[in-house]
Amino acid sequence: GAQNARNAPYFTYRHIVSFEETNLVGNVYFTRHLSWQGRCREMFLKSHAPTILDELTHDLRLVTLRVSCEYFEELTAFDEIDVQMSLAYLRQHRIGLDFNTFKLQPGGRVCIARGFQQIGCMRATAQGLVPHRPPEPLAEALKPYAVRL
Ligand code: SSV
Repeated sequence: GAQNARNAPYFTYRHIVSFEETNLVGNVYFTRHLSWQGRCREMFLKSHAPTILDELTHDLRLVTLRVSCEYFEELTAFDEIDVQMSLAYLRQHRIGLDFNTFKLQPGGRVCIARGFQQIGCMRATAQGLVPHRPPEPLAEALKPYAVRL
């Protein structure tokens, strides 16, 4: 949920790294970070805008337009992480999301990766996908998470 002292505008997905997410050398394969970004955003929908999940089974489409990740440190099995997400912007039908992934350690947390996604909100029509402003429940749910102002 949203957390931190000043009513923090972050949504956090906590995770413990599994053996199945590591490669031959024992560290986490780079694509896992994108999966965790995806997991974080879908858990946000489930907990903050569940009606959007129903709409996705109808004509709403949330199209991933852009994804990036910068890697600072490796992870290995049983590392505990927080994927922290905030709203970078909401422009017309486009939603920008910032991600910071922290490794949780006894001495504190370390930022080990940073990412970004751009999602396009669309409607499926007979003419194909057309851009559409985010439905009100989603727009409302996003509001508290806008940090880049
Ligand atoms: C199946 C499918 O198309 C799923 C798309 C999921 C998109 C999720 C978007 C979530 C946005 C959350 C924004 C949160 C900002 C704090």
